[in-house]
Amino acid sequence: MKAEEGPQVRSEAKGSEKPDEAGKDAGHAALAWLHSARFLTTASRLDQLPAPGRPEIAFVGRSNAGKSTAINTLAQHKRLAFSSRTPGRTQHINLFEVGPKDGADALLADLPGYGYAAVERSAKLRWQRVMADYLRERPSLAGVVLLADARLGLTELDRRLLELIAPRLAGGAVRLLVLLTKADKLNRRDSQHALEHCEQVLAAYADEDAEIGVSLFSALSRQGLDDVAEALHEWRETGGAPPEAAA
Ligand SMILES: Nc1nc2c(ncn2[C@@H]2O[C@H](COP(=O)(O)OP(=O)(O)OP(=O)(O)O)[C@@H](O)[C@H]2O)c(=O)[nH]1
Ligand SMILES: [Mg+2]
Repeated sequence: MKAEEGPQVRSEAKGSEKPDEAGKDAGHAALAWLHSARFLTTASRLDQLPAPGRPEIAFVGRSNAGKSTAINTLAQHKRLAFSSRTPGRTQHINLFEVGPKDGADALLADLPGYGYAAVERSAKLRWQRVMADYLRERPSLAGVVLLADARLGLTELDRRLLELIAPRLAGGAVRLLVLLTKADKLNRRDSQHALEHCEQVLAAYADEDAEIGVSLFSALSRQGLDDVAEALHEWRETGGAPPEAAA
C-alpha cells in the first residue's frame, strides 16, 4: 500500500486483523512452497557459490538475531539450518533450494551473523568483505531479509549493512524485509514501539521504486510467519539474474 504523499515503508504491524479466505490460501501456498526447502551447498568464498540464476533470498543480521531459526521455522524443519545458543555458529553461506524437486525456483541463503565479539579479528574482516561483496554484487540476489532482535532494534552494524544494499534497494532490483525477531519477548506496547522506530530508520531508504517492509516475527509464537512466507513467495517470481548472468 503506497501513501498518497509518497513512498512508504510497508508494515505488517497490525497482525490482529483476521485474514480472509484468499489471504489464508496465499499463506498456505507460501508455507507449502517453503516446506520444500532442502540443503544445496555451503560456501566460504563467493567463487564457491553456484552460478547465479534462480532468485536468491539472503538472511542477514547480527549473530544470534535468529536467522537460522527463522529459516527452520519458515521451512517447517527442525534442523535444516543450524541454529544454536552459541553465537557465531553459522560461519559459511549455507544455501537451500526451494520449489519443485526437478526445478527449484529460488534459493535461500543463510549468512554468518556479524557483531559477535569473540570472533577472531582476521576472520571477522574476511567475513565482512565476503558479505559486502555478496550483497553488492551477487547478480541473482532478489531479496534481503534483515533480522534484528526486536529488543535491540536496528543497531549501528545493521545500518551499515543497509548502506551497503541501499543502491540496489533504490532501483527496486533488490527487495528488503526487516524482521524484528523474538517478538514473543515483548509486550504489545513495546512491540509497537520497536516497529515504529524501525520504520523511522527505514524511511530514509524508501523511494518510489524501493520495496521495503518490516514485520514483527517470532519463531516461538509463529507471529508474522504467514506474512513473511507470502512475501518470499512473491519475490521468487520477480527476482533472479538477468539471462546473461545466468548462462
Ligand atoms: N524466544 C525466542 N528465541 C528465539 C527466536 N528465534 C531464535 N531464538 C533463539 O535465539 C538464539 C539464536 O538463534 P539462531 O537462529 O541460531 O541465530 P542466528 O542469527 O542464526 O545466529 P548466528 O548463526 O550466530 O549468526 C537461539 O537460542 C534461538 O533458539 C524467537 O522467535 N523467540
Ligand atoms: Mg545461524
